[in-house]
Amino acid sequence: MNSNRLSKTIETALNTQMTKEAYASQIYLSYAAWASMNGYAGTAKFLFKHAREEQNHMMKMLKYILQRGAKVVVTVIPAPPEHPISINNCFEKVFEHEVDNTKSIYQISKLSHEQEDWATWNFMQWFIQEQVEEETFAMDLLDKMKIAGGEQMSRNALYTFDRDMGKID
Ligand code: OFO
Repeated sequence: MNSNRLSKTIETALNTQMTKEAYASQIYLSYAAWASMNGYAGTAKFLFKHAREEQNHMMKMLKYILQRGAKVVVTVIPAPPEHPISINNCFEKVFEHEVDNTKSIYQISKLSHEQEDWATWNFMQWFIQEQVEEETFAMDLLDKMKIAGGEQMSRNALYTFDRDMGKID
């Protein structure tokens, strides 16, 4: 008896997304290390914490695949992009990554809708909401930096920004 409740295409899409969440974690980890190496301790703290959140997303995806009686395929995680060149660039890259991840989450949601896999469609809504929050957060930070001068932010503004990042729970 086949107890797999996912179609082959959805099983593959969810496994791919699981690796994408691991990739997201690697990106945050890499940028966090960059921030730490450049003396931005508050930003590093925030990014390290977010790297763990992305790992939680990966686990959430993995557990769901198992729960539906499907096959989990753990595979190689692509290397993260180059280090940022500034704090402003760091969050531009974070924002771009999140928008990209949102697109692939929308694709799975669309696929599950087309296949009338309502369990997966429902499961994906959590990720959609999470992406809204992450994109909004990154947009707000970029707005703050723009007000403070963007790439031309003064040392004072950078110090304050980094200190505030360190206060985020
Ligand atoms: Fe997994 O939420 Fe961001 O990428």
